Amino acid sequence: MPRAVSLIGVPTDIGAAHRGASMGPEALRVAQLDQRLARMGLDVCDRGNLHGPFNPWQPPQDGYRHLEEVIAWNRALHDAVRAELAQERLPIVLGGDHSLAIGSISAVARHCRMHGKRLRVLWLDAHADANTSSSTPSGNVHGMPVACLCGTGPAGLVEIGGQVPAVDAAAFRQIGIRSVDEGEKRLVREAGLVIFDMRHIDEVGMRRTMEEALAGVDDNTHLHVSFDVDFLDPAIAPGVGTAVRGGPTYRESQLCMEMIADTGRLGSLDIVELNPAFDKRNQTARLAVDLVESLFGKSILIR
Ligand code: B3U
Ligand code: MN
Ligand code: MN
Repeated sequence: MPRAVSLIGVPTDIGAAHRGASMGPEALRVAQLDQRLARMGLDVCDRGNLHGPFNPWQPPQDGYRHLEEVIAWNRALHDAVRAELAQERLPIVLGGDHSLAIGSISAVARHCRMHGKRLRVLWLDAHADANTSSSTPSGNVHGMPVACLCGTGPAGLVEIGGQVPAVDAAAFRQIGIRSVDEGEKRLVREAGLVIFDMRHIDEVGMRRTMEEALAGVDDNTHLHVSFDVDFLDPAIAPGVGTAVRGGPTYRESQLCMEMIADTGRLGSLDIVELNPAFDKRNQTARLAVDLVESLFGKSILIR
């Protein structure tokens, strides 16, 4: 795992159901993400924020809301993530809504192809985010990034990474899922996505779930963590636009992050869907920062 990390702020809510995720990057900075990682001995560089179109707040057209604007933000992010990886720095994307994972992960996948690395994507989320323009109940692209990355979606999004599909569906492990739309259920089954839903976590526990999700990770694996903050139980993380009750507890979430850290293979990270407009005294941002520290190997005792 590189000891140099770069923060990339992407202040947009262009793909979201509610306004406010555009304030996510600042909330994470206010919660001192950079200082906390630097204190752990990492070389941290905050690249500031990317720029892109404003949110026109329009209804969906042909099954998508704000498609042109979503494409513009994702193109910019793809290039920024690629540039960090080329410098052997670990990109941390400060979202912004989860549509940004299209640009971020397509850049990571391209980097892995160039360097003969095997990609594993850990998708921590309450939602499967595998909708298409025909199954979406909302037209919001933050409900579609997994489908787009697996090759189903508009050309302007599926082609960003230079290869379609950008990622093999078999690279995904989805964890914490508890909200899947009716049409989306068929899509996830057809795509063969591996989903560790909340029922699975309830039955076997977070420890075994993470052992299963990380099985097969080796020295040649690049782990990408796409951390949708609504993965967390809303009782501890109210600062999200689309909260779904019944998520992982504080302790379960910490263990999840610690077990990923133990692999030593973390190569890139998205922190998305943090919405300060729904938060209380920035507590969700502060919790996200605590969890990211664990993800980078902070442990209770010296190990
Ligand atoms: N599945 C719903 C809701 C949703 C997906 N992702 C989030 N919300 N954050 C949809 O609109 O696609
Ligand atoms: Mn999501
Ligand atoms: Mn979600």
